[in-house]
Amino acid sequence: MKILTEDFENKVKKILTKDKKILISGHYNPDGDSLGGSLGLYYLLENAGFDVFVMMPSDLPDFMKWLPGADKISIYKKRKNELINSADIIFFVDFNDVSRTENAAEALKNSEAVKIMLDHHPQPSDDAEFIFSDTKVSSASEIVYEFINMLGFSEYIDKNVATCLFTGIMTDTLNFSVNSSRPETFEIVSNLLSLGIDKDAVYEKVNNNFSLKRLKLIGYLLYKKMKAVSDYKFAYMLISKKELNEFDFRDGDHEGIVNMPLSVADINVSLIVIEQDDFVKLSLRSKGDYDVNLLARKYFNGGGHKNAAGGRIYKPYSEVEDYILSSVKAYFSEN
Ligand SMILES: [Mn+2]
Repeated sequence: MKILTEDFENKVKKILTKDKKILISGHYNPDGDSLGGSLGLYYLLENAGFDVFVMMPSDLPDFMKWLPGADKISIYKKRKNELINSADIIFFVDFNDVSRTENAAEALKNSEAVKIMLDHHPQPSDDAEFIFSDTKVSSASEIVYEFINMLGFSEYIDKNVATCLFTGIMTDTLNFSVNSSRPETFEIVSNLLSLGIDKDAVYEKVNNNFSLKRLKLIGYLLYKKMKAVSDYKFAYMLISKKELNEFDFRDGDHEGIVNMPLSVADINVSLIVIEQDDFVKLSLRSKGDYDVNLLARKYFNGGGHKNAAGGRIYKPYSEVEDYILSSVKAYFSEN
C-alpha cells in the first residue's frame, strides 16, 4: 500500500522554496527512526540552503543523544507554539496521526502551514495535505531517503545525513532482523555506507550504551515479573512506578526488553506494561502473522505496526492485569 497524494512530486517541488520556513517534527517519545529521519531531513534541507528547524514533542532517550544534530532539536513546550506558528511548511516524520505528538498535537493541527507526512505506519490520517507513506518500507528514514531522491537532492546527502538515516533504518529493523526483506533497503544502506559513515560505531552507541541498572532491571523483569500464558503463546510483564524508580528506569529503556520473550520458540506475542501517573502504558511485539496493531487498536487505545505497537489503558494499575488477560483471550478467540 503506497499512498502518494496525487501529483505529490510536482506539487511538493512547487511548494518547497527557499523563502519558506520549514519545521520538521517527530513523534512523542521519539525513537531512532523518528529522530534519524527528522535529523537526516534537517541536514539535507540545510545543506540545500533551506531555512529549517527540528522539534520533538518530548525529550530524546539517552542512547540517542549522540546523533548528529541532536543538540539542535527544540523540545516542544507551550511557548514553542511560536515556533510552530512561524512555519510555512511542516514535515511529520514517522507518525500517521498528529495525535502521536501528544502535547504538541493541538498547535500542529491548528497551524496554517502546509503539512507533509513522511511515514510507514498503516492507515495514515488526513492531518497532512501531502502524504508519502508506505507500510512495506522498513522505516520513515528510508521514506526520507526516497523523498530526497524524488526531489533530486541526493547530491546534498553528506555524512551527517547518511549517519542519521542509517540509524533510523537500523533501529526500526532491530538491526536488520525484521521489516528488512526488501532489496531496496540494502541498496539504500549500501549508498549510505559509501558516504563513509561508521556503521560499527552507530551499532555500539545504540545497542551497547545502557546503564548497569537497566541490565539489572532486565534480569529482575525476566526472572521475577514475566508471565507466560502457554494457551495463547503470549508473555507479559508489568512494571509499577515503584519498580521504575528503584531501577532508575528511563524513557526508551523498555525498547528491546519487550522483544526478549519472543526469543522463546513458543512465544509469539509479548507485552510490557508500564505504570504512569495518569494511565498505564503498553508496548507490544509479535512474530510473523500475529497482528499486535489490531490488538492495540481494538483493546488498548493504540496501534502501530503489525509486529510492533503501543497503547494505553485508562484503568487503575491494580485492574490492568485482568483487563489484559481478558482482552488477549478475546483477541485470540476472534482471530
Ligand atoms: Mn518508524
